[in-house]
Amino acid sequence: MSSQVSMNIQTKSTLFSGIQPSGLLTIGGYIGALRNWVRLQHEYDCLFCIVDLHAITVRQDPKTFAERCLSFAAQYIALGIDPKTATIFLQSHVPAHTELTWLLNCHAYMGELSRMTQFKDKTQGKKEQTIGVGLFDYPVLMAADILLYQTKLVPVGADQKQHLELTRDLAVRMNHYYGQIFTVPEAFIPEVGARVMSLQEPTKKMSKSDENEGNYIALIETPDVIRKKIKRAVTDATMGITYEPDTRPGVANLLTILGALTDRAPTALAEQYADKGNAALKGDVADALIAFLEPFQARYHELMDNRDALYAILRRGAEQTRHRAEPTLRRVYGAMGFWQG
Ligand code: AQP
Repeated sequence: MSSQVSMNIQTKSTLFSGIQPSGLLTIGGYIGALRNWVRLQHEYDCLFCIVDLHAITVRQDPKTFAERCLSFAAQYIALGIDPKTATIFLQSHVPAHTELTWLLNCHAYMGELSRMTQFKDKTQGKKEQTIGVGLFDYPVLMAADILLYQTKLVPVGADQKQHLELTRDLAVRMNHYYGQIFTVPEAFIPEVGARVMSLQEPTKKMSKSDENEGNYIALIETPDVIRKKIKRAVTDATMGITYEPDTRPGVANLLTILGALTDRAPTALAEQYADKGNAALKGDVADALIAFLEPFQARYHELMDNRDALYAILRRGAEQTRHRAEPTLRRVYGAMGFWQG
């Protein structure tokens, strides 16, 4: 373990967050979560995970899966995560995540998992015989990810708030039964951009696994594609620009994206664009996206061309987190009365 990392462990609270490699990383994931990882990385002892075990709750193509995981690591770094400061690792490289999941499973209730909005959304209209148990259990694995490291802070988008609450409930429940074994974590949800919406259906969240590619902007997309997608984004026929998420969700979403990229409040931007039309706003959103993504993409391609360095970062991350996860896992086994030899 490097001296920098061991110093962080001693002096800073732990921050954990992860993204599942279930599609291409989107601007929604960046604005809702990753942007805050970059901002908080020096203040906290940070663990940034590629939650590959979560991704298989829906079918993944084994041929492209490993490549996508590697590409996520490169994107984390290209977006500004410094692997010398923060630990970047793959969830499947640390078996303690699944081990703790089982222990938590035995304390989680069917009722509370059935109430999870993400589970309901992802299974809507599906026959029960086709719904994977993994999808149902997704939030317990997420709780294990977080609790394993005595995490204090979890930066996430608004859609993950409910899962975070379940994590807190499980931590409190286990602490009640077995004594103080877990830190009860807190969510960090940004004020602007906590819920970036789909471009074509702006009343639903932008998601990387959306079947309609027109609904999201992937971070590694070309300027041409970005411009086309923004041009086709659904808005409305009302004259002028206002920020009214309830009645004008498409326009509000474009203002949110532009606001996040230029560090301005969407309401202030709306005033600036009050007399302009959708075309002007869309042009500026596309320009801002391209200006932000071009240097990011150059760094990303450099990193993907130097795979040995990426492998080394992920191996080091795995080694450090395996070591860090062990004391909590042992403490939980001990508190539950398992004979540990
Ligand atoms: N549209 C969004 N707006 C704001 N935040 C978002 N996040 C994702 N989409 C948006 C946040 O980014 C992180 C991604 O976590 P994840 O990939 O593990 O889970 P997710 O929330 O299920 O993301 P997706 O893109 O919707 O993935 P799929 O399509 O595979 O389900 C989280 O912090 C999330 O809040």
